[in-house]
Amino acid sequence: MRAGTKRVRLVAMAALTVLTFATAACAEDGADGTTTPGASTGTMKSGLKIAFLPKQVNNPYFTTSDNGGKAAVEEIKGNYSETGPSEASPSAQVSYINTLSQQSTDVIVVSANDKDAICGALNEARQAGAKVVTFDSDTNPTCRDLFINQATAEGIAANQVKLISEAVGADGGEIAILSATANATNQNAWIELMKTELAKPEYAKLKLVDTVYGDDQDQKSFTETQALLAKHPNLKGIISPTTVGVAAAARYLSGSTYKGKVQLTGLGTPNQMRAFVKDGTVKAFALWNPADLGYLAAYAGGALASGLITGKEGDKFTAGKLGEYTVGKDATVLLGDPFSFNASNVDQFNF
Ligand code: RAM
Repeated sequence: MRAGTKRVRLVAMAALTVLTFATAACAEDGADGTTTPGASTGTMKSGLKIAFLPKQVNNPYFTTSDNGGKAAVEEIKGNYSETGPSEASPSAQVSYINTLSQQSTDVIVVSANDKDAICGALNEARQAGAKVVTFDSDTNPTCRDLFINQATAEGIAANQVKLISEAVGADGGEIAILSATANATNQNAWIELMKTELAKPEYAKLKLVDTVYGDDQDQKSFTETQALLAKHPNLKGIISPTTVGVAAAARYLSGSTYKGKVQLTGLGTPNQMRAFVKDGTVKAFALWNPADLGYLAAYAGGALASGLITGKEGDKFTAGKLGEYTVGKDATVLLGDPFSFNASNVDQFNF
């Protein structure tokens, strides 16, 4: 199976359960004794120092993804650590990268707040021997060895526009986007593609009137939502493709007279959004499995640092319980598809 076609399957375990997004494993190469070109040989090194550097610590989304990474690092008998800024600002990650490099970290797994601001530091770390894996939010591709993409940007954009269109209804109307930080690579890619999506004839009645930035800060996202509604009295819907933003916007709407009148969707975690689905503020939202994303990133980093793969297109590696993955174009590995949550399934997930 080529990269880009791997499908994420959601398995709801028993009631009140741990989320399990099981990735449908591709047919294993070599089952008939043959070896596929690009398949890795050799073994994963033990004792690798693998550090996670999220956009910000204390964001539940990254706590979940990094814990997924920790589980993988333990499986491959490496040394896991997590470090990072408390605020998701463009250059805040630079000093952490420098420290990790000085500590001879073998693999830096980073979600970039800015695609260029951390490039110099990452390339210095690579020159000093580290492998760099971006996940969640990429850098400029010249500053990393691999990007672990949670879902295609096109898929995320199409999902978000479809969800807001369904929530707003056939009459359409004005919509706005509440994003994270203005420089975030992932947010900006998704927003551009949402605009492409909105240009399609089926969305002719939806009009994007504003994009605002809550900087992945709860309070700023809350007040930006409030300001958006004051500025656009005809607003019918908000898309917030950030777990911090969508939870803050939901909290604002649910306590206001706009509840149920102005629709909201976005990328959120079930645990943060459950109450707002139940109280009628939000009909549906989406995400992927952040724990699997971190887990896959750690295995990819381990494979790079062990010399099992170099990051070239067609390289294959096994990511523990998730099975085999293939490196696609531009040194990117794809986790799967975004998944939508609503009142009928939100209780089946716990993250
Ligand atoms: C926030 C961050 C992250 C994004 C999720 C959906 O936690 O902005 O980068 O992928 O939301």
